[in-house]
Amino acid sequence: MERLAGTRVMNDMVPPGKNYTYVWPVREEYAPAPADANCLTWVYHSHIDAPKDICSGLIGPLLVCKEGMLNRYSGTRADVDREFIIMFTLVEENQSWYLDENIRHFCTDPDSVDKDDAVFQRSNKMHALNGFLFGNFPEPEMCVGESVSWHLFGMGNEIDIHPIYFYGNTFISRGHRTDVVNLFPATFLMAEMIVENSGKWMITCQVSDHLQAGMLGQYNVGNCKSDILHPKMNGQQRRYFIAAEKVLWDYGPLGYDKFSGLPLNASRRTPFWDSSIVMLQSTSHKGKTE
Ligand SMILES: [Cu+2]
Repeated sequence: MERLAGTRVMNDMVPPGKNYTYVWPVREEYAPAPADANCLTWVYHSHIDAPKDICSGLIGPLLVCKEGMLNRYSGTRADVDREFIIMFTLVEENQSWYLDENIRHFCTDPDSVDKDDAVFQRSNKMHALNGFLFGNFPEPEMCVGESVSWHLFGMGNEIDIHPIYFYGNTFISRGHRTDVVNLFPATFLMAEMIVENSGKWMITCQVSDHLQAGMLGQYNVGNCKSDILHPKMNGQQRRYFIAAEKVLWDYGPLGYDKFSGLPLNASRRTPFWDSSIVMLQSTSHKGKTE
């Protein structure tokens, strides 16, 4: 996979139908540090032409675990009940080595396809979880009370900024409790979850364009374990309300730019300034945990 500068050796390229055994020594500098999760997420991918290779599917995860975390015989995790791996990336089918073949096989009129056409190119940008869009991602199954290790990574381009939100359950990532992690190209993360809430929950990218383009999947949590101890809730129950009211909102009640002293509609950035906009304003009261 790794191209070696100036040489052509066996591991420079593996032709179709052939194989090559790579040996990767796992040295200490690639291992989880004491405060890390028990297994770190890494990836491997082809480097012949990395962007095209990755968009053609030549990429996969590689986990490096602390000693004793894997079952000696099966190689599966011994420290958690479940583990899942998800790649979040905008798969650029325009970059795929198979683009011409795909056009020939799957377009009704291949000769009419203009590969430089902006609409055609946009239709080939797949906002995917492990290569699946709009909930077609195979749904991970788990039980309330189980420990789940999520290995998440991003790849791709400058557009691949993915704040990934897990509905329904929180997790620990980089030492913080959260339900959102931020993935960028070639960013690898771990999310350690103790599953608390049953149901069918979404996993989504929170970038609005990506969400609308299909970057969302689901995971399922069942009440399938009987020996779950739920902590007692001792706090007092309080009732609050959230109201939405229509108000006339003024973004610049002073009528001028406080820094330049100019009227707000004098700036080239705000030539169409109209200070009053009708908005919904929400009012909320805070609750606290006890
Ligand atoms: Cu995204």
